[in-house]
Amino acid sequence: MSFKTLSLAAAAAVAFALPAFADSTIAVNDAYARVSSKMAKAGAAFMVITNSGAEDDQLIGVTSDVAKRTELHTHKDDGNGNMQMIHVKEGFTVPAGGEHALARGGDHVMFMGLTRGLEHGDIVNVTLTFEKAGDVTLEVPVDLERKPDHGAMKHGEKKHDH
Ligand SMILES: [Cu+2]
Repeated sequence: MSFKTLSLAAAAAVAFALPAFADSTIAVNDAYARVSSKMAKAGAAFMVITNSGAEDDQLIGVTSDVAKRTELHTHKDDGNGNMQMIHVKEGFTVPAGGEHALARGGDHVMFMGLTRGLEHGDIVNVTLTFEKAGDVTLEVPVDLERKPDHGAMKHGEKKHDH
């Protein structure tokens, strides 16, 4: 299953090797990356992806220049109030005429096995692969000052205030 997913992603990456910025129906706004510390071995990136096309598109893969592996992740409550991170192999749907937000506490791009330390203001090169729009390459700034704000809290997410 995961082999098949990988193969499809690789095939898509080859098929859409030429970037199509001008005509792309996909736009990415408000992208930023975070690490918990300079020594961190993992980090994450967040953004809002909009789809101006007439058809839904699917974010199916991601690569970066800062990690051994870059994956699409989400958070899920394990039922005991603990948030677990899960690799989402099928990726995320970006609805036609709509948007899909990658936000703290929810869906995110995960950098696993950072190959260099990231500091505030550094730039991470990230390539998102969409089923229809192909590759979209971004320069994502590392922002360690950003507070988890707009949209980060999803309804349905339990908050435990004591
Ligand atoms: Cu993650």
